[in-house]
Amino acid sequence: MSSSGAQPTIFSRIIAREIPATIVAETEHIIAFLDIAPKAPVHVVVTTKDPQYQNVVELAAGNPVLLAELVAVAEQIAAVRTNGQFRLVFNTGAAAGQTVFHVHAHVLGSSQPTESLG
Ligand code: D5M
Repeated sequence: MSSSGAQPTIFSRIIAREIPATIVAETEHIIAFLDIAPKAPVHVVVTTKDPQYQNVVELAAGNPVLLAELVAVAEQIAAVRTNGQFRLVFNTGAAAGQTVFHVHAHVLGSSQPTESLG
């Protein structure tokens, strides 16, 4: 555990395959899975395997390269699952809606391409 006091969260249990999740992308440092309570047609959680950063501000200060990798994985997911337009949301703090204190981004978007069907 890190000296910052971060505690393992439910995401650590997903990473350890202790509880099921639909994993859609994985790298050495990043994992992404479908959100259990989707707020959009595409709703993927992208998180670090390292649990030591509780939010994006801590991650940006402590390991900006890892933040850039997280964003790159999010973009790759959006490129194949959305119409290319997407929201990338980092809830930061309980009052802002953060419920899991293990840094993660929400990729939110439409699953439909923008081209007309005609
Ligand atoms: O986002 C935390 C998100 O994590 C929230 O949208 C639900 C999701 N979540 C919680 N538990 C699970 C499991 N077991 N599988 C998939 N998704 C999960 P926050 O920004 O902290 O509110």
